[in-house]
Amino acid sequence: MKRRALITGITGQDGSYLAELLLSKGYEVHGMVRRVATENPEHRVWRIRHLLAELRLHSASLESYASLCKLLQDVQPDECYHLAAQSYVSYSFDDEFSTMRPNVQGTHELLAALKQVAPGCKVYFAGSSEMFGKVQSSPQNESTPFHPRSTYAVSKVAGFYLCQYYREAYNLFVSNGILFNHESPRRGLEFVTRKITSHVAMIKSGLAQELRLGNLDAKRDWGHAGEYVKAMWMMLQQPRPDDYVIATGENHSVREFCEIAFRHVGLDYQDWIKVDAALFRPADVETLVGDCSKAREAFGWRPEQGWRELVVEMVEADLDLMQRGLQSGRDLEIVQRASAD
Ligand code: NDP
Ligand code: GDR
Repeated sequence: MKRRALITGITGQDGSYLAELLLSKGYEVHGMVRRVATENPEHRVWRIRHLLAELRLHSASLESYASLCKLLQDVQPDECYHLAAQSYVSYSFDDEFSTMRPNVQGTHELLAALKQVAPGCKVYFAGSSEMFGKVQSSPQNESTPFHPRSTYAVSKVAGFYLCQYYREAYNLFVSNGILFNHESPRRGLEFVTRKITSHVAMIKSGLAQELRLGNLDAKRDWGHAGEYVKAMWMMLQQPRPDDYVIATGENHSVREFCEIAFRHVGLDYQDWIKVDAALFRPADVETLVGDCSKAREAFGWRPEQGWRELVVEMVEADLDLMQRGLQSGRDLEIVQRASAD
């Protein structure tokens, strides 16, 4: 009998890579989508369009305990990967409540529904390095104290502790991943890496004249999303649930990312970047770098692709999209949404 996996947030960057991974391992893969996503699949599910024939998508809402119970009853998953969240940190300053509700209340309702309907299901929670926030020591590992600097980060700390509590109080198999930033050509255009690589492609093609950014000195530990979803799966194959940091152990500034991305197309980033005070966050996280020794020792996970290769892969992918856009007279985002990945 095939193992059954349920992914919330299947339409996002990580959901798409995880769905590919689980299908390749012979799982029956179910995805939870917001109702609107099934109404207009051509637009909303662009990252998983190439998998649609193999996936089973279900409409449900993180705001409805009843819909979550029904979903779990219908699917009876062996593993549940809870990725759905308002994941854009900047937006969490603009609207704190629409970040807290899905990320905290939604996680709580899902855990309660799992306890009620599928208590034997193994659960992965998408925790974040943002939980470390204003760090006092580097690198960060599973023992580093949390110091969240946004409601996004607060919401992830709350989700993390809800998961620990369900593990301890109700014996649910729940593992928390504390994943550092991971990127790919499927990253949303609002996140800084993809914002940079998409602008490099537009500037190179003469369709943009500048790139406006905020804090260029922020440093992040950037890995590849395709590798990070393998760690999610590995966590659920362990004999006991636990919490694991997943990171490369190397960090770079936004400025360095710009330097490499622009240089790849023969440009000097300093000629194109405008620092815009409006793009600074009320409280930013200045530096993050993770130590994934625990995951390496427990199940052999380690990063593979180097940071420069990641930058180049993303620039190349955006140049390719730009080229196709120029041929079809459409902009980069529309081309990406319209083309199978
Ligand atoms: P994305 O922003 O690409 O995807 C988010 C997913 O969540 C989408 O499928 C989106 O659906 C869904 N979603 C958002 N809001 C809601 C809601 N209110 N109800 C139901 N579904 C919702 O994120 P990533 O794939 O990059 O990240 C996956 C998870 O991992 C997130 O929880 C994120 O916070 C966390 N994380 C990500 C890291 C990273 O570097 N990428 C690092 C650490 C943690 P829709 O398509 O309908 O909008
Ligand atoms: P982050 O990612 O906040 O780390 O959260 P993001 O790419 O948005 O920001 C990284 C850093 O870049 C600085 N920055 C800018 N950021 C954006 N988005 N746009 C800009 O113009 C800009 N200029 C400078 C930011 O200030 C910040 O310091 C991501 C998300 O995927 C979360 O869901 C996840 O939990 C964490 O990574 C780990």
